[in-house]
Amino acid sequence: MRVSSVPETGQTISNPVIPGFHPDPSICRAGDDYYLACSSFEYFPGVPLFHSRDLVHWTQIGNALDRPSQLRLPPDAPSSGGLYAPTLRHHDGRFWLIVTNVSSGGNLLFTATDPAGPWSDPVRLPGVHGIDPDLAWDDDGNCWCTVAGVSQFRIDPHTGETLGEPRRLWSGTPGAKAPEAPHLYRIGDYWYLLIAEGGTERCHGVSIARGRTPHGPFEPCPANPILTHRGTDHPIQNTGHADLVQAPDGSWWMVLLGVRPGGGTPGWHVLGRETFLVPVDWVDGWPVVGELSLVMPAPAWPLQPGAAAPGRDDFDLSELAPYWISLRHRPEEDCTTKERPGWLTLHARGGSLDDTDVTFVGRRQQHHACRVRSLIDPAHGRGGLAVRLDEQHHYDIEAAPGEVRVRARIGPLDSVVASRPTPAGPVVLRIETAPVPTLNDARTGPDTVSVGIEEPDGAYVELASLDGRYLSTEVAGGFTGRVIGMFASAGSVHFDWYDYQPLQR
Ligand code: 6LW
Repeated sequence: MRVSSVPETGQTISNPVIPGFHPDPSICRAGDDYYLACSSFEYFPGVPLFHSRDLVHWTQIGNALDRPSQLRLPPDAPSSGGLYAPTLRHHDGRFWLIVTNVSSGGNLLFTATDPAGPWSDPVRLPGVHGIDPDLAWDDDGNCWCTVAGVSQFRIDPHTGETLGEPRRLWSGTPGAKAPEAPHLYRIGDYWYLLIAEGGTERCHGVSIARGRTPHGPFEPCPANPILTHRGTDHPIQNTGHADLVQAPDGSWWMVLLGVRPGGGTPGWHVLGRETFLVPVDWVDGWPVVGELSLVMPAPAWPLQPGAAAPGRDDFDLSELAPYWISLRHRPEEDCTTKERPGWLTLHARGGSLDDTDVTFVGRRQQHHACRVRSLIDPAHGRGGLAVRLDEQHHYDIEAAPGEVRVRARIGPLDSVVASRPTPAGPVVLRIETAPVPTLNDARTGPDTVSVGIEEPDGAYVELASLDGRYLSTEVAGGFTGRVIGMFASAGSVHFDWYDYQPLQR
């Protein structure tokens, strides 16, 4: 029997539903409320959490790991280390979140009664080896933790103890690399084991198997992979790492990661891996994934736009909003809105964005075309605005008293590409990204990154226009995406406001 969840309202919605560097989505529902968590790697606070009433509009309600007692990344933890692939579940009146800290701590489990927080301190799982941990409970109250590979541990989720020996489970299509991102569900008479395989690059895909017990034996779906865009020219690529959820009306949905590459050959994605939504039908006891596209039919229920993250922050509040992220930690003494009311004050720790331990506060670039502006007072130091992929890949505009400089760091190459005297006092710095409009050359990059300052009358003075491919995952490597933020490289700098304006999805 075919049960269609694709509604016929005529309305459409846009994918990704959570744009920008928001990979490895895990979703759960409690009543009419959906919650979703993503990986955060070297950034602090860690594991962004979102809420939605309609699966389409998501509001960030916090970060699960926002205290040093929950997340202590070594100051030299590598970029694309840190926190990988959470699983978020609602069980027994509580929210459960399990995640791997690959840089220190291994697998960690947290609980909360309200997903907006506070989340507990971690329960450590020293006996659970492997990334991408999943949590599932059977009717006898056993808690099963399944990890990439794919293997499974029975655990006591309250103490973190492993009970008995790990079992090896179905590991995906023979010959396919990287069976990972397992999620285990009891649906009807079967236990379903959903995995990603093929690696998180262009060959990524989603496959599934089913069995009568939580540990199998598992029979693979004859239609595997149930979702992949490998070998296609689809605008959404690298599709994989999925999770399933059922809506109150009985329809099923999948969240997954994908990327939107731009430019010529081989294509570069600059926003990281983003979170997409797609409907799922069930045919003969197997999930059939609907068409994943940038614009797709809206769900059948009334849409409920949430509170979109504001573009502008005037730093008038004592706490930073949850979308602000820093590198590895954020000591309050180095980053505060309390020192100079109405301004964000940053005190330099490291010397520049080449250092792992630099004072940096940024937000994810979520749109291919966007304009970021910030008013900086560099009277007592040096600092500025940067587009960051990692320590070896960033473009910066740095202000010092009387001067601004634009710097491009690309792998081992480091160059001051422009500089200009400025009048004494605060200056507006600007970074603007724009996709390259026409593909008349196979080597065309994905976008340009324009960097400059504003004259007192608001006129833009471009100091450099840089090829965006060098700040893409295909060049830099790793698992993250661009973050555009403020930094301090010497002394103390103050930022009056930061304005993020989307210009095009
Ligand atoms: C994650 C793995 C993956 O652990 O990438 O795409 C890794 N999937 O499941 C890092 O996000």
